[in-house]
Amino acid sequence: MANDVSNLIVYHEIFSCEKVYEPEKAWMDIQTHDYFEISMVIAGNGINCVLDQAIPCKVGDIFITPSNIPHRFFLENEIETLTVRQLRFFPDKDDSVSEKLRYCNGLFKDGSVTAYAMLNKSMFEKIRSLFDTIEKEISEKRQSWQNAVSSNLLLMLIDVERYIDSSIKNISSVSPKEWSVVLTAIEIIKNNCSNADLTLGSISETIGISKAHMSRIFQELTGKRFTEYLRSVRIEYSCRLLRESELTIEEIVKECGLRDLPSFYKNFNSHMGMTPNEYRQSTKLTHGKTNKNSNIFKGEKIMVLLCDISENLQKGKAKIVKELVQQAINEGADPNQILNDGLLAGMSVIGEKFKNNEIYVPEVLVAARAMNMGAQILKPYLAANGVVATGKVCIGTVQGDLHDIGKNLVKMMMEGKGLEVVDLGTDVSPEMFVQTAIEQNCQVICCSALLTTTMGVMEEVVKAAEAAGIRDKVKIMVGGAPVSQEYCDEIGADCYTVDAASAADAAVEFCK
Ligand code: B1M
Repeated sequence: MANDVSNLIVYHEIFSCEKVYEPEKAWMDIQTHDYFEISMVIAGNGINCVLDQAIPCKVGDIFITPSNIPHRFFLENEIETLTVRQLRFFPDKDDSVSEKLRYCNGLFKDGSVTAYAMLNKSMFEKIRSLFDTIEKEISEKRQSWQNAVSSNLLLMLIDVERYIDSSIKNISSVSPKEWSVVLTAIEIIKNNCSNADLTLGSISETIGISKAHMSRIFQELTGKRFTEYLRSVRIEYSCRLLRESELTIEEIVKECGLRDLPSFYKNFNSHMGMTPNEYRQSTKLTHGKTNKNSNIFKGEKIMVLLCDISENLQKGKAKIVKELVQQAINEGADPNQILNDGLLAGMSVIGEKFKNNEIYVPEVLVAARAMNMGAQILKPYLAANGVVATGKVCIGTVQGDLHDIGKNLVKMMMEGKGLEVVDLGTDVSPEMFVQTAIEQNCQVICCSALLTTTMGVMEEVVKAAEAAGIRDKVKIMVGGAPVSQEYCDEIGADCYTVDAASAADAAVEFCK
């Protein structure tokens, strides 16, 4: 039995909730983790906030929450109490099994099951084998609990702590087997650092261990995060190339498996205390390719600034981002470059980390705020010169979708082209788009969507415009990460553009 448990890495905790649920602020507190949890309410009652749903919970309720769902338990009010018993499982390597093999388990509440969790098959089997045995052992003693919830999982939760004994690995101690895993990873990094596709995910897959597990033991053993370590190996390699080769900086960046010039400049600077060109000159082994022209250093300064923008955006430091954007403009950086290589580069790192559960909703939100504030500074500089276009459009993020950064950029670019833009915000219903277009005489309706689950609303906007009899008077533009030209054609919208600048150009054409 104990063997079964030790194959999973399990945390067990009983905690009392302290935070009172505040609908307006809950999103700031909910978090995603890299483990999945089975939680049982063992005393009191309260709220389990899962994504944007506030689910009332009481003694005996069980929630299974997978690793990528932001959630948190709250008190309903100050006088209530809520105590939760929680098991956390780190998905083992079998977590990489295909979606098809995943079993859907769920939230067991009053006998009903609402799916929230995707457990993989092997994990499910292990859990099941556990509670079968436990159920047999304790069914007589725990009659009252059985009455509370008719779920075998409950039985597992009640006494599973007995099986989590000292023989089971402590989460913070790393076994010899894990040592060898990390050493293998280091070997792979050193031998393949010029491969741009080398990531925590690819190495974990090669070794056959989950990404979350690799990330944890790597940091525990090396004292460095995986990405930090990989970066330092690449910088060391770039130093060698700067010293010994005639490659240009761009070529070196590529050769070192790096894609992004600004962050190379920035990282190089913080590792070596000088810019790559300065380093090359200082080694006196340059081969005539290095130009002492101060423009190189000016360019390097801008690169470092762009990287600072990206990094501070990732940390959510909105005020600093604003200042840095202004500084980059003063240094003569191209506003589009500031947008793409500074702000959007930072946002794309945030997106990647968010996807990999390295950061959670609150971090993404503060980064989004910094992005919006930086973009505000850029706004007048992004506006096209000598703008004469006129016309009126309405724009919004479709119903069910709260992402507004892309929509705000599109709005900004359109205003830069001289168009009047009615901003409907986020979570906009098809009716609201159409009603606004009618009441405000808009020539174009612009719909943005970032979720695959909400892009379908765009089709409803097209249908609502048809039903209202304005389809021939108004153009419908669609965009956002999951949207494509194919989808635009399929739903009968008029135009899809991939980014904000081309959206503005297209809207100007429609308004002519
Ligand atoms: Co969320 N989110 N998010 N998120 N979020 C994504 C979109 C996601 C890809 C992250 C991931 O898991 N990898 C994923 C969607 C998966 C999918 O459906 N395919 C996701 C998810 C799942 C969620 C939640 C459901 C759950 C969660 O928390 N895990 C939840 C949903 C809430 C809701 O909307 N109901 C959620 C919540 C949030 C935050 C609130 C935390 C925050 C939004 C804050 C805000 O917008 N104020 C957030 C963010 C910031 C992101 C990521 C990290 C960044 C999105 C962004 O702003 N990109 C995103 C991951 C990613 O994209 N890598 C992610 C920068 C922006 C400039 O790009 O909007 O694409 P974009 O705009 C582009 C183009 O698409 C185009 O122009 C812009 C560039 O010039 N464009 C148009 C946009 N609209 C256009 C309209 C046009 C033309 C072009 O014509 C009309």
